[in-house]
Amino acid sequence: TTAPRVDQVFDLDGLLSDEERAWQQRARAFAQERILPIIEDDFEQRHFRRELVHELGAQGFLGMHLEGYGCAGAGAVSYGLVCLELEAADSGWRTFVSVQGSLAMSAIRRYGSEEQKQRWLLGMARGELIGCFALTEPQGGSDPAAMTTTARRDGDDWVIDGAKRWIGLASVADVAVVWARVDDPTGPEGENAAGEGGAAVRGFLVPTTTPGYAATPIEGKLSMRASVQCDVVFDGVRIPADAMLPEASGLSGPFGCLNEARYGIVWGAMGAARSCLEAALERSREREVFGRPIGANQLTQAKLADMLLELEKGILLALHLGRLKERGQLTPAQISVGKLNSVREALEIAHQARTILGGDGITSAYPVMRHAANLESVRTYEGTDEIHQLIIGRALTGLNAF
Ligand code: TGC
Repeated sequence: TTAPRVDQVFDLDGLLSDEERAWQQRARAFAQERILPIIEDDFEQRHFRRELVHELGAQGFLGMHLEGYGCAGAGAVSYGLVCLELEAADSGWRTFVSVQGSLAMSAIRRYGSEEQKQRWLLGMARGELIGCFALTEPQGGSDPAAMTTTARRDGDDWVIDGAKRWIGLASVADVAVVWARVDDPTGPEGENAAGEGGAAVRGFLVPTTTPGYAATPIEGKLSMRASVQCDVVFDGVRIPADAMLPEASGLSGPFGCLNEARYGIVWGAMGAARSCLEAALERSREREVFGRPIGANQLTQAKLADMLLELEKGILLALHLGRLKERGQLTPAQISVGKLNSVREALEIAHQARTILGGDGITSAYPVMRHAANLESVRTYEGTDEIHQLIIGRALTGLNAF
């Protein structure tokens, strides 16, 4: 008998609109034709393939959930499905789309002036310009409130000093969205530069050619090797007054963007999981041990069944969150449920798939170890498991454990 495609077992297609299916099919075709053939080599060689960025732009995937300025204005479920299909190929490329669309472009679209939107968004949507999102600092990512990077007013300019770490694409980016503490909340001439209520964290758009900006790719990564993450130093980076994002004041600014990126991960991690399950399933039907396919063994079937269970539950949860998001009802705690569950279960599926593949499972003949290694990054960025447990715990108990 022919095995059904794992994503057709529960007819999830039937829950989608024609437009959503079209986005998904386009992303699946792109992932299969443009990413899969090169990804093992790129991962091995630690190569970020810049030319694919234009192609992602031409497909309309960059900032696809945003309205106007060359963006497609697609629904949250369509965007999630694109994340799923790209991450089925590699988490690095879904991460690129998240950093560009959910973080950098979202920040400009939500909080930027009209002039800032006109200057940056169209080129970013087309993949002609790359953005990065500089929030996390070297001492750790979980507590952005402790950031030490500062922006101080000097005449008509802002001057930024400090350091950021683990910033995706920072060495290839054209513009960095930089979150910094405004050291003088009252600003020049008594103006409250920190915004209403004196909130001290503000966002700035820093062209990466600005003197004093230096991004260095982090070496020695065993995860996300087809993607770039950097240390970034800001040494007296001088930018004009109008480089500040006028509509973001306080940490709710960057957190608003993190919500978007975390939502994409809810879907994306399920793509990596699907790819692992598909590899294990196919192998279980071919590989014979003790005179029959290993897939005919009860223990193997139990593993496959459990993997399918978590995959389908994860996708259904993602779809539910997507529908809530489209109604404007999705809460940060619900996103935490999805992010925690999707990444945790995707990792478990990857590990189980590896056992079914036996020794071959540790080689690049199968995508499973690459996905497992990538998912370790996904587990840590955009809020660790523990941060999401504590966000959920706070929503449940009303008590803050931070
Ligand atoms: P607290 O400091 O009390 O609150 C600050 C303000 O932020 C608001 N807020 C949110 N707003 C929107 N969405 C959310 N999810 C929000 N969470 C908090 C909050 O209401 C408050 O607003 P206001 O107006 O009263 O000032 O923070 P908290 O106690 O609410 O949060 C604590 C905690 C631990 C949950 C938060 O710090 C957190 O989420 N930490 C994890 C941060 C994180 O995910 N870091 C990883 C960054 S990864 C990254 O940057 C991606 S880059 C990828 C790449 O470059 O490759």
